[in-house]
Amino acid sequence: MTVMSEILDRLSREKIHMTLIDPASQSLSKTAEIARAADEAGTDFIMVGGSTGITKKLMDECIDSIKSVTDRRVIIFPGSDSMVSEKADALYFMSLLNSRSIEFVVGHQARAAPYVKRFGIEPIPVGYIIVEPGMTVGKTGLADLIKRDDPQSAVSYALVAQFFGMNMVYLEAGSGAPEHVPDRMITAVKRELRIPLIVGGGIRSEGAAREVVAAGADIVVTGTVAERSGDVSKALKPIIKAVKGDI
Ligand code: 1GP
Repeated sequence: MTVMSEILDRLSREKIHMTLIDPASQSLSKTAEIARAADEAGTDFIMVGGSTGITKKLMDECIDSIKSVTDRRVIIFPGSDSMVSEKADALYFMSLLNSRSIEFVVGHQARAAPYVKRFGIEPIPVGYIIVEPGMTVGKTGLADLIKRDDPQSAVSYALVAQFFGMNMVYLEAGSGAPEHVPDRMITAVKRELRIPLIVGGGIRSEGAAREVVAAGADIVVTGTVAERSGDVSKALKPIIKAVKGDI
């Protein structure tokens, strides 16, 4: 079964939580500890990536350490074309639709595509849209940020993703954002979209997770909350429960 079929199958029953691990943010042993604790807390998939400039070697080692502690499927969340690792189960083949630079719309992708093919990794086409404040990825990706009070622009880009035949849309406020994507924007996008909606950036509490799911997110991504927590499982459990509608 492909990872995309697993995502759709799971979405037919419940909302999904994904844990993002940035290989550049901690040691391999801490990476493994986050993955183990996220698994225990009930996360559905592990995403690896985030920063730019991560080497393939680090990606390989990071995914090996994750796979040594969990059977959850691992999806690459690439920041650049150097992050394609055959150790992963799938890769978000993303286009940063609201970047001012063609590099982030299709340049990195053109360089990565032959490796994705050669390694036989499952590419999952995702339209990536960055909303204010955007944080580091907004700057490095040269994003023409969607304004928080402009849901219609988010809807327009999301429809571009759908009409291009992409499998999912990812609304991103930026890792560590003080506020997540506004509820009103999530609802507006979800209302028009026929493909799953991923929401991430700035979701650190059970309340925030409940809000974005109620607004219309199908998949909730959290990263920072696990990296900053002394007890990852304890931090993630209420968030995952909220995503699953158990609270
Ligand atoms: C970043 O959406 C993810 O791409 C996760 O953001 O680190 O703020 O949870 P946080």
